[in-house]
Amino acid sequence: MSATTRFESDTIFAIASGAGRAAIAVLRVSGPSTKQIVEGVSGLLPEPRMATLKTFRDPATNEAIDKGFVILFPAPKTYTGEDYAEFHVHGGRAVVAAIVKAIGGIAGTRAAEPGEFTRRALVNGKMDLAEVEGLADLIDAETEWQRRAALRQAQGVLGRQAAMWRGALLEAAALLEAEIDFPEEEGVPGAAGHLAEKILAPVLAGLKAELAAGRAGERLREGAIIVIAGPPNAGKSTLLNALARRDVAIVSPFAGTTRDIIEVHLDLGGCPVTLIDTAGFQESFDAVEEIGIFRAREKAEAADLVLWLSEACAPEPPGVSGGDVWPVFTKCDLLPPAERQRSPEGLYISAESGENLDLLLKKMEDFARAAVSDGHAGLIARERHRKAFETGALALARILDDPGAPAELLAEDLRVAMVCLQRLTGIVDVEDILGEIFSRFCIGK
Ligand SMILES: Nc1nc2c(ncn2[C@@H]2O[C@H](COP(=O)(O)OP(=O)(O)OP(=O)(O)O)[C@@H](O)[C@H]2O)c(=O)[nH]1
Ligand SMILES: [Mg+2]
Repeated sequence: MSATTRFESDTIFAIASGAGRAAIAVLRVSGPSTKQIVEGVSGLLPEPRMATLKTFRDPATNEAIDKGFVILFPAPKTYTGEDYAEFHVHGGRAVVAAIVKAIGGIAGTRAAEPGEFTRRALVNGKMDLAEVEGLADLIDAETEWQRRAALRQAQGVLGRQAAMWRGALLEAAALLEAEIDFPEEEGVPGAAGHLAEKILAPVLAGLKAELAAGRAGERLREGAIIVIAGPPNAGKSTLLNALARRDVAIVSPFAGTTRDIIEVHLDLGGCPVTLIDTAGFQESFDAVEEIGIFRAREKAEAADLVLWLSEACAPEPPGVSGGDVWPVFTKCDLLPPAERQRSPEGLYISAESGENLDLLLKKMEDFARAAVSDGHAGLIARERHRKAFETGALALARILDDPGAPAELLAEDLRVAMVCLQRLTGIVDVEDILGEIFSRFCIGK
């Protein structure tokens, strides 16, 4: 943690409320000079944890800046674990700029980096890594399901479960150690197999159950991916705009209008979906269009669901394979009513008249619901978690497959499994993960 503790003696500050003009802005301060700052800006120290109305002044000039609330939280029972304070001021740009200038002028203070308050909370043992990730997701949550799942993780559900499993493995490790150190000793339960069955099997079953829940948790973070593909001019961009209820993509009667990937995020009944419009599939001699078509194929192949659009009067079989592909026939308003009933194995829609758009949306919602967990099930929310679960489960499976193996080998696999569980909560090897997580946080968190 050397790179991060470099400035730990600094007192950091940041506007924690959003940027721009607002009724109220909240400025947070954390670090050893917090009390000095509160005293310098608001006069006498307020009673701890009590919102106290004060006039704030720039200590350098003694000029009044604004009147507002200050709350002082003395360490260690604070968000960061350090002395911590909040100033609630009026949210005008000039007020905010003046208070930032006043606090920044006090020796030993500096503006916080993104996520630095939370980073200090992690360093001071206030949160574990899984909770930090959950918090990052909570801030980013766009739908109700995402919020629920992120809150669960921010509250430490994954960390607690990992700690319970780790406790069981520690118990097994102690027994194995005893066997290594005192192989002949009486009273030491020698049978590693016995030990494995009793203690490790339930842990392995737990890890496997989470892995079997599929990618639902990860999908919930990222949303189910639904790609609109098909021949040029099929009405792909028109459908994207209709479902997004805004003009996201350019629509024109010319084939080959869309060349790049266009993504919109939809909230289908609380369930997150990323809907992607792509370039029409066709033979192309235009280099740029060709790249667009290549990207379209890539997206379609990685999608959870492809809506394969073709015009109802010129239906085309899907040009992508694998996964779920639904044929959708567009522009059905151009067909005589009798002909619309022709094909049972596809959905006839019209973005022009709105026909069957509700039905399509409902079907997409049902699909997304099935693909994404409802935020209650599953502990695995990230690729990182999945890898830890997989490696841990493999190591435990090796022990259970050959419980008669030398105790040293069993102990090594046990160690691997424990490291995996520790990694989840960031007890080991966190440095590389930290940079990635905190860079995504907003300033002031
Ligand atoms: N009558 C009718 N016309 C439609 C409908 N949907 C789209 N169109 C028209 O079809 C033409 C092509 O629509 P786009 O949405 O640009 O088609 P696209 O599949 O995105 O085309 P490319 O981006 O070129 O691959 C436009 O002139 C649209 O107005 C529909 O439901 N009914
Ligand atoms: Mg288009």
